[in-house]
Amino acid sequence: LPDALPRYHKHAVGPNQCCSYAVQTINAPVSTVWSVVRRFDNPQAYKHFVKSCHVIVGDGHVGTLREVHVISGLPAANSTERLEILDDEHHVLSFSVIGGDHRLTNYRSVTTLHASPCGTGTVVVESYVVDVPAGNTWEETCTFVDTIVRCNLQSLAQISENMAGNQS
Ligand code: A8S
Repeated sequence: LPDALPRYHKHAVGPNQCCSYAVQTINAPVSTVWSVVRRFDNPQAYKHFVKSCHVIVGDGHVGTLREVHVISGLPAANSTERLEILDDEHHVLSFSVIGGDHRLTNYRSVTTLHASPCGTGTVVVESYVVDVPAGNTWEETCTFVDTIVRCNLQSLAQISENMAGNQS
């Protein structure tokens, strides 16, 4: 696991950007978790903040653009996102935010799946970089994004474990 991390999770971080990551272990095989994560056209399968998503252009390969609408109660309405990496062999997905009505300018994330060292589970690592919005601190920005990413990964765990028949 440590060997693969710098390769995919090394972000160029500007002076007014923040960068962090989250790790989630999942009691389901990598193939099951990947079948959910790789669907760039269907983020609402596990991202509960996403109300709807439609593909603007593309067929699910790199360069595909999607428009995501989020649920009310967030300081955001929608987001336009581009698929940057989809590596079915190494289980790497990356997307960047290229527009939309929200405060996360220049957001980019990388999600990698790794077979857990013991057993048949999966370790998910999701890292991101984003601009710190004017009027916010580095800590506020990281706390906000960490909360969203952790919710998404917990939900991904639940759905994958159900698919694998491993309710835990
Ligand atoms: C993801 C990660 C994030 C999504 C953020 C951080 C977002 O969809 C939400 C609220 C916002 O304020 C920004 O993997 C934005 O989706 C839930 C609309 C981009």
